Amino acid sequence: MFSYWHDADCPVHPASAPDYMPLAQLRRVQLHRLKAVVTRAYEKVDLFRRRMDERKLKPEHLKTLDDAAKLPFTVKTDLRDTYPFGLFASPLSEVVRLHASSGTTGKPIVVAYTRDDVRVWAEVMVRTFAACGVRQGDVVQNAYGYGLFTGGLGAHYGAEALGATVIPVSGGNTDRQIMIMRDFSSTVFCATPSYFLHIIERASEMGVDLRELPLRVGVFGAEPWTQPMRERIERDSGIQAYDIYGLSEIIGPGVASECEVQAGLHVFEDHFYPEIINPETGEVIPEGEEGELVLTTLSKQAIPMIRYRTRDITRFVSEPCECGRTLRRIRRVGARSDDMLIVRGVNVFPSQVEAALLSVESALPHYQIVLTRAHDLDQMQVQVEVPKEHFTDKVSSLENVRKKIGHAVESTVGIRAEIVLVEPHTLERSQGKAKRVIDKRELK
Ligand code: DLL
Repeated sequence: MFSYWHDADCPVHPASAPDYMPLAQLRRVQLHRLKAVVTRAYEKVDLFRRRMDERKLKPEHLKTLDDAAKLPFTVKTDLRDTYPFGLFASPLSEVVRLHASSGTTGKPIVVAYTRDDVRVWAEVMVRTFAACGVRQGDVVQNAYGYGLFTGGLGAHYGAEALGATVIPVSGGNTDRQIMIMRDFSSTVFCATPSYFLHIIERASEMGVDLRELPLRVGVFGAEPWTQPMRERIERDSGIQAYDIYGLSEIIGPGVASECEVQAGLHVFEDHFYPEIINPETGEVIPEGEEGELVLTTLSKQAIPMIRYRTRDITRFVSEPCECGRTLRRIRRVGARSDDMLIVRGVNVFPSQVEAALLSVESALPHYQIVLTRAHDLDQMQVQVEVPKEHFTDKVSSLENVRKKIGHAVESTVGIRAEIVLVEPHTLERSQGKAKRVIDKRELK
């Protein structure tokens, strides 16, 4: 499903028609595809067949969508343990692309695409861009990294298939990004939200006011960010900033996207079947409760991924969306279960710290959390940049901001943190995913 020349004047963008499928029809499509993908995985992937056999399950036992809950989970270590090609359901001769997700330690995980997988990927990215209000005629500056990371090529093929003009600039070289944005009249920017913050900051130093450029849409994802961060970005750059979600193991970007309503991300459910489970028990939890997102690919050939535990924490939004899309929404992913910090016995998510400190006007959106341990007691330090003026003004002004941020963090997170205010540019800027936490505690 691509957009063709004769679709240009169609009142409903045909590329987004599956987004509006009547629910009964959508569920039928899902069940049909689920059966097909489970059969494929059972026939072609040893690990999956073994796990099904251990449970005495056969693909034909799947009668309803709820039966998906009986299938075994797949986890990240399964990809590591079968590195590089052990979960492939297609011979390498049918694989047209490989990507890899950079693990911080050891080997990366490898993901593969057949020709049809690449087409599905382009389709869901067309729908992502369409949901973010991108159209033919837009100039898309793609600053997601090109290479083994799925962000660059994923966004590239989607924007191109939509009919937009793509600038494949990749990440980094910030001054050149700003020059291109101005000279090529970019209207859409794709990047991690933290990299776009860096662009905003650098543009202002170069005397370029982003609000006066044609740029109007940001398609941001690949890392957690918060609503206050969105408000800062939109205010300082004059664009609409949309959240898109995805992961390499499932396809890359293009799993879920916000729409114009900007209240939750629609999962492209005709290609990815979502469930939310209790991460402790593995049970599917009632609609609307927060838990871990589990995804099953409904169309992937090269690596059919059955009940993949994403570790991302979210919940379904039960109400239908004002935009009219029938696809279920999930809340923005604020945290991964493995990002959760336990500080003095309290669970802390970096996104809570971000939301708290951005509630203080003088805090700039550049921060880092540093954890240390002294005399067996955890210490949490939050380093935050504040505008230069605060350092030249009276000391009391700096102290005031520090106190305000301290209160905001304590009341949101529930523990006291040491707040260290630093001058702009003290903290490292990211070109991709930001590193928000430095944990220096010795593990015992
Ligand atoms: O980050 C794919 C992607 C590229 C998504 C560009 C969106 C835009 P991975 O490198 O495999 O793939 O990382 C996947 O990143 O499990 C989440 O923890 C996190 N993540 C991705 N999008 C979001 C988001 C790409 N919008 C992991 N909000 C996922 C929060 C996100 N976290």
